[in-house]
Amino acid sequence: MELEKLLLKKLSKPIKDASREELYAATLALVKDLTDARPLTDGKKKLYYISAEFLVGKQLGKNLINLGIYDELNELFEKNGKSLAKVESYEQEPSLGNGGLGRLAACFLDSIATLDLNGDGIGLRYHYGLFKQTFKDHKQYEVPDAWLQEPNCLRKTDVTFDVQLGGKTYKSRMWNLDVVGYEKGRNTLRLFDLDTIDESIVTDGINFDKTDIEKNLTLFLYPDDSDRDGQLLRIYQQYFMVSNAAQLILAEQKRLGNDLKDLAQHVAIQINDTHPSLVIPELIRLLMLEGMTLKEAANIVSEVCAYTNHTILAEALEKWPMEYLMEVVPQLMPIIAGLDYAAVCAYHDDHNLNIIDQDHRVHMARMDMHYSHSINGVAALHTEILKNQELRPFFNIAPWKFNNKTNGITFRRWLMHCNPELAALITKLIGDDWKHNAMELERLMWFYNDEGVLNHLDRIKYNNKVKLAQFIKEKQGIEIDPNSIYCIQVKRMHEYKRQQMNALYVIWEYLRIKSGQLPPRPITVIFGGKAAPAYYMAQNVIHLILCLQELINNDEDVNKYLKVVMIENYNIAKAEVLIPACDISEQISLASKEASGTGNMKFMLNGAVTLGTNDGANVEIRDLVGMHNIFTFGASSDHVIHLYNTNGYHARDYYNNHESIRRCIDFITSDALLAIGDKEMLTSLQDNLMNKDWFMTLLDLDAYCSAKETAIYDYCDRAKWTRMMISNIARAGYFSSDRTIEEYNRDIWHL
Ligand code: 26V
Repeated sequence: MELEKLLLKKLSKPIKDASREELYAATLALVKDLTDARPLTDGKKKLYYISAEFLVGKQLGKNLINLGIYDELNELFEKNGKSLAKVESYEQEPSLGNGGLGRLAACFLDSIATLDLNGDGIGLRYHYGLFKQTFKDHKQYEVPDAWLQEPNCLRKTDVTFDVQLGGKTYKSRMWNLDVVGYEKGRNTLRLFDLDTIDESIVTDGINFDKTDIEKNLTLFLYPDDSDRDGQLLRIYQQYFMVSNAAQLILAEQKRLGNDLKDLAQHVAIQINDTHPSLVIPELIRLLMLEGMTLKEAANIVSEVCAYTNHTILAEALEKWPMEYLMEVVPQLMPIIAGLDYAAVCAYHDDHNLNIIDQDHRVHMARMDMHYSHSINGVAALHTEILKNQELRPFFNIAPWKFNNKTNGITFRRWLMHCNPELAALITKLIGDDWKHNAMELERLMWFYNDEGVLNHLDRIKYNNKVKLAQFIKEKQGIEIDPNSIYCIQVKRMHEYKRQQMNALYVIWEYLRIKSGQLPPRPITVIFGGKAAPAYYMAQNVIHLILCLQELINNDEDVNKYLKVVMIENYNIAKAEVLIPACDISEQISLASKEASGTGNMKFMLNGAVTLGTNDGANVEIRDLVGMHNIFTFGASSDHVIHLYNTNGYHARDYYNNHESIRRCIDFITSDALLAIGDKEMLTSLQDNLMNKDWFMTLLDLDAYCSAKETAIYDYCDRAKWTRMMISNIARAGYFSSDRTIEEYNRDIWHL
């Protein structure tokens, strides 16, 4: 009743007469009021989580859950013939991230607030988030994603700072996004922008003039950096972000009356990958302006800052030419040079430790490692690889800095919001303590032999599969069978994640069906993911998948047993429909390459069984659920690393020596596929797989196809499979981001 009154105050008419847009605006305004009524978190020490990406997804539903009014509002809408889900879908998704790294930052903000910890996020207010993906002629096209429609979840502030870019001064503006925790806690995500950004400079697709900083600085997330202007713009963005961060932090400290010499007692900064690394020299610069020496300032900043590494892929480890930094941030170069000198003096015998290398490039991760007190990887295996391989020289000089923080996900979005039926069943079975302590999910094992519960789980899965089928039919016009086995691989398109291996499996299965060997149950293979615009091999893989979709779904001999769907524009909202509907979670990266993965955790939490390599957090999933509740296959990370070190992998040998592999590869340029697709793209993909295959697809292809066959047979044993489902859900508690954040706080932040 109370809620209804509050809502009606925001609405100038009865709920039943209001449009979706009016209900959205009213609910949004109500959420802002309720948020204001909740006190901000505080404490003696404050965390600043600085990140170029916060892939927060739609805010309305999540905030309603965290404010504790989702169910009540849902009922109120239903009573008036309205659907809250439809109102939620009116919101534009803030796609302010590429993938795992940005989504992790969003889950972390949710957990930091929920644990009532004093911590804000700092990032950029991109006008267009990650591009919107469309398909035409079986290819990906990119269009701008204008998410900043009014009204939206941001709040404009009058906080501004002067930032020097390329010798000119620009005035920033801070925008706030509320971060309300589940039932308690409230923090803020600070997103910085310029008032002068001009959206009209975008020409066709996502192209724009990259030289006009005043108009384009925060126009796009990760603008294409394949050319010099793109790279300079990246540095402009990064410096703009951290200069605002450093000024905000010092202003807050001064306002609190804290002595800057005691900064480390009051401030913790987490550097999310190397994009915010320039915060180190910028903070030092500002502290020197306050009268400190370089040495004093560097010591304090090292105590404040902690660095998280999210990848071992060389191309993702940023190294900026000194000449670029001279152009964009000349004020920082003397400081970086000073920091390098101090580090080099201490460790002069190992060039791998230099911040500035012999080619005059500045290694951002090396600066982070010298001038942070903590260096962490994001899953146990990843951290071991950092210590023993990638970052070994740093581990040798400062082993105490290294620690692991296995990633996590927020169960508010990835269970309560996306799978309310399952959340309700869990609560019915074990009460709702699991909402505050995810390890309580273990209690579900009491029902391991309870046929009624297992059948109920199965029914929920089936309902979610029906919903996904309707969704795909409505959005893409493709019909899929909810009684088929849904195998889902959704994530960014990248060769190391090996969507191409899954596509080769599809070919393998297709050829088997064509030859009369039918699977025991129909299979639906679902893909989804965006490819970077300049990443040709990833574009080629999308092309192959879309060609297979066309061929297979229209082949009457095959489509009763096998279907392929490539989801267009995979994003958070679509993930929330896909993940609860999944039977087999595809986590098939080349061992050692996926730092952690977080999709793997979301799928297991929703009762999917993992088919995966021993990579990233899959290893920890395996250890938790046990070998009987996961399907693992493929070369070990040690073996893969050995093959790289010895140049021991030759794709050609696999092609020549294995007939089944050869048939799949040859099929990429078969008449059937060439009749649908682009010869150049398919040939180039085929050529790459046969002659280069940097991520060793063919090494694991046979093992993958057999493991998947086993999984599909096991699926047909319903009693066995539903037990695997409940085991996975019950063991997912460890992957709550609440646990991850408690560990960051215990070991690094000490808030
Ligand atoms: C960035 C880039 C940028 C340049 C082109 C190639 C490339 C390839 C990979 C990346 C990865 C950037 C960092 C990242 O997103 N890492 C992901 O972080 C997740 C959260 O820790 C983790 O679960 C994923 O395994 C990891 O890939």
